[in-house]
Amino acid sequence: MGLIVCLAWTGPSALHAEQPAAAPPAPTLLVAVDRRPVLNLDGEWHSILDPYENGLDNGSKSYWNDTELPAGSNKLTEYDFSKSPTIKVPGDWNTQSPALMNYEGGFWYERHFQYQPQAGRRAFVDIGAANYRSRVWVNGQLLCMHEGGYTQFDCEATKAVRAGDNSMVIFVDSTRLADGVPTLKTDWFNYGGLTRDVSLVTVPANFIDDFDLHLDRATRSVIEGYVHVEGAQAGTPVTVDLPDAKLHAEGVTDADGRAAFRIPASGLSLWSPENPKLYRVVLKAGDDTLTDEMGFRTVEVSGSEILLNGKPIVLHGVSIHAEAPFRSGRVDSDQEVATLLGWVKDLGANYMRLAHYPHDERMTRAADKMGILVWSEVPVYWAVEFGREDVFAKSEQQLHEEIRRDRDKASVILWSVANETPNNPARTAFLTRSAEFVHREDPTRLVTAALLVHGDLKTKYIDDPLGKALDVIGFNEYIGWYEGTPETADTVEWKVAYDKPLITSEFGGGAKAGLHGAIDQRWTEEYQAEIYRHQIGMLNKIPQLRGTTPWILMDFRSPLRELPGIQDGFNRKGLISDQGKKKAAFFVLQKAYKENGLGHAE
Ligand code: GCB
Repeated sequence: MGLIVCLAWTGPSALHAEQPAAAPPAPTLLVAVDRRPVLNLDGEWHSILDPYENGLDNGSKSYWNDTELPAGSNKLTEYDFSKSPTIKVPGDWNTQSPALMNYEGGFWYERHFQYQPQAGRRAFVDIGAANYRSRVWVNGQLLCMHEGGYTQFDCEATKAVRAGDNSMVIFVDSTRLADGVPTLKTDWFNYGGLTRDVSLVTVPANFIDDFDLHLDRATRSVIEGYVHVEGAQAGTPVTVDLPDAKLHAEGVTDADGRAAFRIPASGLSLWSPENPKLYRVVLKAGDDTLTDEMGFRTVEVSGSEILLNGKPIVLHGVSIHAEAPFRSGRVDSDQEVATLLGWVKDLGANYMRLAHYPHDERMTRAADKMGILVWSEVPVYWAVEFGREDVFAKSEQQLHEEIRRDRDKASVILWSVANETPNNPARTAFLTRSAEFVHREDPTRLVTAALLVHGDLKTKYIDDPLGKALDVIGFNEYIGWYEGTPETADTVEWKVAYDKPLITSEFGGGAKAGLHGAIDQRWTEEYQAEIYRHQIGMLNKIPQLRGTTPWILMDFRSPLRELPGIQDGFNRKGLISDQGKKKAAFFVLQKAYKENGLGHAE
């Protein structure tokens, strides 16, 4: 009988099925990592494509196991990171090589880094986002596993790092899952990999891992909130300073490591799109100092008004995917963010919907600086498995990670729990819980969702029962594109069941940049512009309308959009082409925004 070598079989759902002997700790979550000194690990990483997830096997095939091969060993090894091709991090793998364009599956990353551990300090691997599931090893030790493709996480590496040379291996699996968030089908491209920055963060043993400081709604003259110090004993002193406002406050941590603050701050220049004033905020706790830049403002609703700093505001916006201009692929640089947000400004907008998942922190940082209000959302998109508790837990985890990362951003005013979900009891129960969760995690901002509408071309109803749980109601409609003609909009009557602010979170139609023709000819710039003209007239008749984010700023890659010669793999509803060419509809919307001609209905 021959020798049968039995390697543990790990199937497609290996991340769930194959558990290491001792389960690794859940990832931690640090805040304002982009404001800490870090060892940046961006750059070229070795990579191995692993569609069969062979490297997850135990034993000699384990790609993370490279420290256990003594020199001169005769062990059979069938991989070698050092001879494998390299790939850029951050970056989706799909657009880095034609062979990877449509690849979905397992993929290995490896690199070395030099490090000097310092006594009493802790180290974390910080990952801005890895789509969709990932595992992280340092020097052969599995540090953590994470699910969710668009949020930051941190794996503690304190016990794994050593002086001198260290190896880091990350396995990312972009396989779409029925029980994932999002689920199997989306109208955007499933870019896989380490799509955002990777770094090693060193912090003192006790460090500031979370804080929330915001202006109180009641007086707008007190900064209230807390600073949390991980590992701190009760009574640890914490200070908050805003040097430019000459504010200094002292607090102490309670038994949970949390120091509460109420800081009189009556003279602050409040943040708004017209005045995106950011203050330097210096937090100190023991040996840890964290310096952030923050704006202070309030946002609330009153009847059908949205109040920013107590005054009604109309949101002139646009929806955006995290799609890189000119090259397509995931946005991963300051330059790409600057290009996209430059176009938002050019449009005359004061607001944007970051669809359909949390975007790179570069985006919300830039929004803070440029004075662009933000709707941020999690990818609970179309029909995720609403009946499942584990799917709810995944969506809740993503909301938690999103809120924790961006609650220091004045620009973010709306958390959206879902997009275009079917109206049924399981969905309503799921998303009502999501809305409650968000209100608990962040009582200072507004909760919304992009809802579907129903009715015929004479009467449309906005009465989804989920609206009860929301502060602001978003609704998507495509009159003139998926139903009716552009002129149909002129006679539609809207019936709204709620006295709450409304945002048209999507409307629009497709056009191929440079394709011109008659006003009733689909895919021409003229037809798209005509949709916008009639939409503006229609929307202005809805009394509660307080905002608009038409679909969408720029054409984006989507496997649902194959029409040859027109779509060629891109959703063409952009106001700007993927090559940066503004279409006629851009100027129609720009005029409406610049002349304050949209959303001011009374
Ligand atoms: C929608 C979706 C969005 C799509 C868009 C479209 O309603 O929310 O993700 O891309 O329609 O183009 O059909």
